[in-house]
This record gives sequence, C-alpha cells and structure tokens, in this order.
Amino acid sequence: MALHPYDLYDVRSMLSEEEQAVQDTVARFTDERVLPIIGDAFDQGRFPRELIAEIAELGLLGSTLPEQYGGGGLNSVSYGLICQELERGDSGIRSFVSVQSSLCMYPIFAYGTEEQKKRWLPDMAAGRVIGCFGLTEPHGGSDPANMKTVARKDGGDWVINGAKMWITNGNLADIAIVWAQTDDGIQSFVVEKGMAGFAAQEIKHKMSLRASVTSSLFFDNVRVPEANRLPNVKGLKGPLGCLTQARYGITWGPIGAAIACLDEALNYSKERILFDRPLAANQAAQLRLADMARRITSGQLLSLQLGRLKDAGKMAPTQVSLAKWNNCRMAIDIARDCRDLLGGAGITTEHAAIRHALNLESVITYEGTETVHQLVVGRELTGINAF
Ligand code: TGC
Ligand code: FAD
Repeated sequence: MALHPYDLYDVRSMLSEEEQAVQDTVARFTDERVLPIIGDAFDQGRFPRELIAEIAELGLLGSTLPEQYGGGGLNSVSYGLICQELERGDSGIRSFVSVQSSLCMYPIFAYGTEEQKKRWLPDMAAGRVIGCFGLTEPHGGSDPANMKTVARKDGGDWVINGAKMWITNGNLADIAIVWAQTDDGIQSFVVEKGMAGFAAQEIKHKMSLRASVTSSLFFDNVRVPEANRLPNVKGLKGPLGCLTQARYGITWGPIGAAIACLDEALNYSKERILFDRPLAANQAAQLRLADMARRITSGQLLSLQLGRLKDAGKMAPTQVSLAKWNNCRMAIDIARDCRDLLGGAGITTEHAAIRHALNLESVITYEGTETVHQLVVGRELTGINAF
C-alpha cells in the first residue's frame, strides 16, 4: 500500500470524524479561495480582507470557544488543523485567525466579565469586530516584563500612555487588547478604534508576511473606561497565558507551510529534466526530499500529541515552546531547501517556496523567538533561568 507523501505515519487515521471534517473544510477553503489570490496579495503587500466574511462563516474565528459566545466548541486538535490548513495557503491568513481567536477572543473569554464577553465575542466570531493584541514594545519584545506602556487610574477611567510595535491586524482592528503597567501590575484594556489619542500606523517595507497587516500603536493620554479593563487577571501571566494558546496553534501552522513547499518541490523535481533524467532521480535530490518528509512527520506527531495533551488539560508551556521551536525551524529549513531545488524559478512568487520561506522568518521570530523557546526548554532541564 502506497503511503501518503505528506502523511507518512497516517496521522489522519488518528483524527476523529469531526477533526477530519474540519481539516477537509479548511483545506477546501485554502485550495479554492486562498491559493488563487495569495501570490498577488503577497506581491502587492495586501491582506485579502475580502476573505474575512468567509473565514467567519466557516466558523474559524474563536472556533474553540463555547457556542453561547459565537464560538464553535471545537477541540484543540481541530483548531490546530485549522491553523495547519490555513498556513498551507499563507502564514498571513493563519496569523489573522490566530490573533483574532487566541490573542483577542481568548483573553476576553478568559479574563473578561460576562458582560464583556457578550459585548464583544459574538461580533468577533462573526468577523464584524476585528481585534489586535498589543504586547510588544519598540525597546524589546522578548522581555515583556520590562513594559513601559502605563495605565493610570483617573476617577472612574484609566489613562494609557505608551507605544506598541509589530502589531498584527493593527490598522484593520476595531479593538486592541492592550497590556499596560499599572500600580497593581500588568493589566489589559480593550482600547477601541476612534478613542481620542489612540493611533495605528502601518509598518511598510516588510519582506515577510506581506499579506498581513502589521502596525505600530500609539497611546497619548487615551482615556479608557473601567468597563474596558479585563478584570480577571493581573501580572505577566495574563499575556503569557494568551501566548500559550496562540503558540500552540503556531506549532501546527508551519506544518502546512512545509507541506506546501514539499508538494511543490516534489512535483517540480519529478518534471525537471537535467542531465537526461528527472531531477528527482538523483540520490542527492531524494535525500533532501526524504529529509523533508522525515521532519514534517516528526512535526505532525509532536503537534498531534501536544493537542491531545491540551484537550486533556495536561499541556505545559515548556512543551509548547519545544514544539514551536521544532516546527518553525523544520518549516523554514524545508522552505529554503525547496526554494533551492526550484533553482531560478524558486525566486519568484509564481512558486510558493520563497513566499513561505520569507513568511517563516516572522513566524520563527514572533510569539517568542527561537532563542526564547530554547531557553525555556533549557530552564526546564537545568532548573537555571538563563534569561
Ligand atoms: P515569569 O516571570 O517566570 O512568569 C510570569 C508569570 O507567568 C506565568 N507563565 C506563563 N503562564 C502561561 N503561559 C506561559 N507560557 C507562561 N510562562 C510563564 C508564570 O507562571 C508566572 O506566573 P505567576 O503566577 O508566578 O506570576 O516569566 P518567564 O520568565 O517565564 O518569562 C520569560 C519569557 C522570556 C519566557 C517571556 O517573557 C516570553 O515568553 N517572552 C517572549 C515574548 C513573546 O513571545 N511575545 C510575543 C508577542 S505577541 C506576538 O508575537 C503575536 S504574533 C501573532 C501572529 O501574527 O500570529
Ligand atoms: P528582541 O527581543 O530585541 O530580540 C532580538 C534578538 O535577541 C533575537 O534574536 C532574540 O532571540 C535575541 N535574544 C533575546 N533575548 C535573548 C537572550 N536572553 N539571550 C540570547 N539572545 C536573546 N507582538 C505583539 O505583541 N502582537 C502582535 O500581534 C505581533 N505581531 C507580529 C507580527 C510580525 C510580522 C512580527 C515580525 C512580530 C510581531 N510581534 C507582535 C512582535 C514579536 O513578538 C517580537 O518581534 C518578538 O517577540 C521579538 O521581539 P523583538 O522583535 O523586540 O526582538
């Protein structure tokens, strides 16, 4: 029996019927709606916002949240498969869904009041309200504890001053989940578009995640009512708790990018005739392709087990760090190698490999750089904090 080239260990057979159905639905969306337009969108530096309504219609925003808030009640493995299939199209599309679901809807769900959940979550699930997540600041994203943005209590309101940088969806967003230092530790505030003193400025000249909006946010005495403070968490564990959710999804996403690249390189190398034989007939080429399949298989098994642990309530942040590190490294190495196997053809966005390789430069950096995740694992092993 022939094995599936992108699923050598038959991970698919370990999925429930519902998980398989979710994967098939999102795969179809990527094939039919994302792949035909994404090369041009990347060239033009444009996030395809025309897809938002369909993404929402498919239930991909807040898919794991309870139905009473507009969510789909899906399990974590299904959410992972959503991320994988979207990133097979482009990391920018997966980023949009990650930020909306894990970084914006999740904190409102986990740290907000019942009133706040009812106020924002159903509209966010429907794609009518878009969010962004402001944690990183210009002076150093790896160390968010050194936060300079402050929120000061003033009567019944809060007044926010500071700046955030590299914020996905910044200029698209209707609301921003903003983390700020207070007299009582780090807290989060829902800052609404149009509030006086709040501005977003798009970051241009990106060579990565070009089909995604990335912005700086500025807060100049922005007055936010107490009703917009998420009251149920204080301290760094608030934003880090959101990051654990998003990083979990990001362990799956790059598997999709890597599969897209391997698919392209396999097809190309079987058809490309060099020295009177297909490129794929050379041992050196097969070694490279086999190594890609080996690394994808390892990544798939890692994420699936992580998802099962998460669904069982047993997932530890260090396990997420290991998988985020492994799978981003796996995918960026594969994308670069596929780009090389395509020769000169690999340098244009007519083919996907270079777009994925460039996107993965962001994916390996955001949500904790590779080094940050290595140091988290190192700390777990040694008991010594090297940050
Ligand atoms: P530490 O001071 O030890 O811990 C503070 C508190 O947080 C708890 N905690 C966590 N909770 C949940 N999940 C985690 N992953 C957690 N890690 C720590 C911890 O238990 C403690 O709680 P408590 O109750 O004792 O106060 O902090 P640390 O030493 O662990 O943190 C250091 C470090 C470097 C790991 C952390 O600062 C870090 O992760 N830095 C990287 C920052 C980062 O990833 N930024 C991402 C910004 S968002 C983004 O990039 C979005 S891109 C999205 C897209 O487009 O897809
Ligand atoms: P720095 O923290 O300055 O790191 C620079 C280098 O130093 C890195 O190589 C790092 O690994 C290394 N380093 C750091 N600490 C150590 C150490 N102790 N030992 C050795 N080396 C170390 N943030 C948000 O809040 N919201 C978003 O929506 C968001 N979206 C993003 C979208 C894109 C496209 C990008 C590129 C970034 C996004 N980010 C977002 C920010 C992202 O999380 C940060 O870029 C990331 O956390 C790293 O921070 P930094 O860029 O300031 O790099």
